[in-house]
Amino acid sequence: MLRLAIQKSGRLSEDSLQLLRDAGIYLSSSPSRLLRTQATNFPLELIFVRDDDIPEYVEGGVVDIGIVGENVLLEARKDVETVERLGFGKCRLSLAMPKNTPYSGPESLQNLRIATSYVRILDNFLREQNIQADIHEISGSVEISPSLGLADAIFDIVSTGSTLLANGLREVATVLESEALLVAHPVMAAEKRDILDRLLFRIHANRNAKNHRYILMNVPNDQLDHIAALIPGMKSPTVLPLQQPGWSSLHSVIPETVFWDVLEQLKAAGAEGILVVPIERMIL
Ligand code: PRT
Ligand code: ZN
Repeated sequence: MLRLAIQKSGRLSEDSLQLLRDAGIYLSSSPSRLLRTQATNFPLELIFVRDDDIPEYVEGGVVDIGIVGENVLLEARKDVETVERLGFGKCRLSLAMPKNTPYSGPESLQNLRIATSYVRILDNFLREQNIQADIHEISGSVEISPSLGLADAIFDIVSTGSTLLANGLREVATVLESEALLVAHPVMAAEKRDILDRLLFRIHANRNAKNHRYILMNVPNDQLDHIAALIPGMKSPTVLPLQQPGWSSLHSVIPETVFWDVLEQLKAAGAEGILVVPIERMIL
């Protein structure tokens, strides 16, 4: 049995549960009020906690794995292994100042008072930049501290930036790009490592599927080689004869990132009846 800690209620909760659902893992009871539950069809126990506690629980072996924001993990400085970047909970840790305060680089922060909940990450950044500043630790509502006269600048999480804007602040420097991480206790029994590998296999199959499209199209035979060369496929494409002489059906899988470019090229090269289909699961 592998024990996983996820955030009980907050920005990472729903995506963490969705990750498990996508991996075909179902829970024995709805997590809304429970603090722990088990999967019905996978050797996994879930515990629901505050995100700030997750690094310590994983380091201490209270749980084997956890899902936590990189910002929280770096601030906690716990000895855990990052096994996977999960691609959700994206945000950045940035410095922000009142919108009319001039900023021409980190040296503009010299001797200022900076409010933050991320003291260690900020301290590290200021050291690297050789800046002396006065760090004020605040546990929440950091964005209002300049307007209260408590600080000259803040260092906090930004996502859309609308909270900064609403508080008359502007982002002046990004220090960390963060996302949710799957982290693990550094030493794990072989049996637990096997369960973790099975979970990762499922996560990768889903991610690959999401990042690719299955495409099929009709191609005149004299254009087959040319068109096949345009497709950045997995291996070589599948080619099947059509009933109509001189034509074939060509199937392949292409990365989502190049998808529109490739589609235009295929059309220009004479492909017809192009179909693009989502992929449910993909094992490379
Ligand atoms: O109760 P618990 O301690 O578990 O939760 P929490 O309140 O500490 O954390 P929570 O749920 O707010 O965030 C959990 C994690 O989500 C964070 O540690 C980040 O890794 C990630 N995340 C992603 C964010 C945001 N986006 C985000 N926008 N965390 C906080 N915010 C805040 C931001 O600071 C701002 O005040 O949301 C506000 C809105 O942001 P804008 O820029 O969109 O206006
Ligand atoms: Zn928290």
